[in-house]
Amino acid sequence: MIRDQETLNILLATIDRFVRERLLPIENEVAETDRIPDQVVAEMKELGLFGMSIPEQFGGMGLTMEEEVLATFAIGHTSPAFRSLFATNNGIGGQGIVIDGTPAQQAHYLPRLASGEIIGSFALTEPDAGSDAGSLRTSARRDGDHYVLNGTKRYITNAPEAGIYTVMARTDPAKPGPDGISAFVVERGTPGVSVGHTDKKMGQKGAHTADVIFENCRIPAGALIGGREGVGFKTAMKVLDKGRINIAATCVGVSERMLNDALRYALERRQFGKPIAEFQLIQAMLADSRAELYAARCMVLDAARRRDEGQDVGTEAACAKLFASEACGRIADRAVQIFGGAGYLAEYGIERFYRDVRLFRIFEGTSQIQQLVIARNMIRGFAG
Ligand code: COS
Repeated sequence: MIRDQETLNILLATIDRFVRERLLPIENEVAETDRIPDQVVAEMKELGLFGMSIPEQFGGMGLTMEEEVLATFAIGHTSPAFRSLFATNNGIGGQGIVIDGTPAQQAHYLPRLASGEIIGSFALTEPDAGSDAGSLRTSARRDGDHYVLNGTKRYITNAPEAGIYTVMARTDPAKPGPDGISAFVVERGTPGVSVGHTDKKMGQKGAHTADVIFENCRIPAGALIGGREGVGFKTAMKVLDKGRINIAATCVGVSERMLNDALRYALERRQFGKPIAEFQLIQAMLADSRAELYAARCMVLDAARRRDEGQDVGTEAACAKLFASEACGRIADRAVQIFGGAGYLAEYGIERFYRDVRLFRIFEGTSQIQQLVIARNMIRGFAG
């Protein structure tokens, strides 16, 4: 749903200009230093990028899902490390509070997330609970007006930068599955919370992940999201339904960038007396990529519009994430192939994207988890 086309066009043009003028020129620097310059982070805050999906009443832009994916396509035209910094506030790090938070939790945290004053991070995965998120073991034991958290969370995006963590923990040890899980907002600096060393990753340098460790960490009972125990897994799944559409949109944006770079190179690079773009085997790679990109874009937009209509989009979000991330991987591979030897060299940048996009098939649910979600929903729908 687009609320006002003219306002949206201004936003999209602003993002496009910011990406071209401020982010593209420093892609290499960010990859080499593993750091986004403070000045650029300040500009992201000024543009409101940390609050795109946070309701207007809390100082955000309150974008609809359709508006958000269009903005995300544009943001995808540069290194995904940039989006990673503000994407958790708009997505998995902030949406638990937006979707299921109490009015007090929303009023307290959302304005600060929207402005970028604090970064929100999503702490679901653990050393022994990844795809099987419902088996997580971090415990939250009720003790008077408090809960006491113990456990370790792993691969937590923006953990080193975060001011708050949405933490899924088990409040009912008698229930080992999803319904023993509750969600909490835990503030950084609470005694008993610590962040491990920053992980060394394959790509997306400039975006950081780390362990988050809870050792007898006492948090007030008011930190329980929605004030209800036992529904934290559902909160996490609802957050991921939205997050998966956003990742799919990011895949579309990054694919557009890679394909554009590959096309430009194919038109410039001459072999056998003519631009390699004139060879049919190169054209096949360009055409397959274009067709897959078009399909991914259509899926993302359709899933976003359905979510805006209030439909349950668990299946569509999983389909879009599965298809767009797998297509993105194939497009990255073809782009490297079209660049040939240059594709393998760091200075041309395409090998960096090749490494960066590998994550899309893994995080916010692997491709195999998306397949499982889609098939399960099909079977349930047929039986019901
Ligand atoms: N929205 C709302 N509720 C949902 C839901 C959704 N999208 N998906 C599941 N639920 C509910 C189910 O309806 C069920 O509720 P009831 O017990 O009331 O029926 C409950 O949550 C448990 O669901 P389910 O039985 O499907 O849980 P499972 O443990 O079998 O597995 C999967 C669910 C595998 C799909 C889940 O663990 C998953 O998505 N894993 C991947 C985690 C992930 O993406 N990690 C990345 C971390 S973020 S970078």
